[in-house]
Amino acid sequence: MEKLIITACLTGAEVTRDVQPNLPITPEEIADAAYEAWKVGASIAHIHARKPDGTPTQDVEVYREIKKKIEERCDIIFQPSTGGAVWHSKEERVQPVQLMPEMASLSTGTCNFGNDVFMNSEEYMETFAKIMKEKGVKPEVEIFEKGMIDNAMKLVKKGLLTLPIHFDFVLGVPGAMPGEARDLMYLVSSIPQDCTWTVAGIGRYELPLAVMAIVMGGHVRVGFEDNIYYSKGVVADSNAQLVERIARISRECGREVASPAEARRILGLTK
Ligand code: KMH
Ligand code: ZN
Repeated sequence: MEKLIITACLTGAEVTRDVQPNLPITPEEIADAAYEAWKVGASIAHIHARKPDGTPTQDVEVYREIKKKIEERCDIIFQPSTGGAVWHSKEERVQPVQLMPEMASLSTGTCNFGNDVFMNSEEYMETFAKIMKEKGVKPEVEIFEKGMIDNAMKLVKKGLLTLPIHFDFVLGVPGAMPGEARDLMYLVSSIPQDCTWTVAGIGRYELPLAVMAIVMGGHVRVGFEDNIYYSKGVVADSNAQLVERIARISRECGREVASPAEARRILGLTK
């Protein structure tokens, strides 16, 4: 089994300081949080930018600043979001790809997202995949429902995505696919064999799905975007605290944690 890749999803677009007082918001805070997560085992930082007042933004200049500040601190893989917030336009969402990051997220289907709709029509997916291909950016294909795997495979047929894909199964978003053990098993059994996958369990699903991924040979995403708690009712001190627990459990299970260089090799990144 390969070493475990831990992704830290530090901020997201939905969480506020009202519910998670330790949420990193400014580029400086996000870069510091990435560095703290890297020190305890994260090899990828999944990034959403915010304005100083906390509003989510896809402004390329804010992403540029975050990228620069992270690179000054450590070699963690910078993975900006092209999902943004549900109300961002397609044009806004795609902006961080201009920075030619090693990776970026790419959602391959529309789903309910709480009381909102997370829009990813065929036109959206094809636009994002085409630009990422042109810029040499490896997509992390975000899967919120089973059909999104099939949509990704259609993009492969059209030459817009390349195998092996790296999938991220985002499970437990209200309105989309739940995060029970059987849900993860079904998704893992539905992807081509040479593909890699990580799991991002939302809220209470985060830890049990992470433990499953550790023993199944998948990879793990944790952080405030997905879950603000350390345990039931106890708000986490930092993103690093959530990363550190996953690294500890993985090592206890006999699976070492990948450095960014090792994650780059596992994911076929060229840097
Ligand atoms: N904030 C969600 C609506 C991604 O980063 O690519 C979308 C999201 C997915 O977070
Ligand atoms: Zn995200």
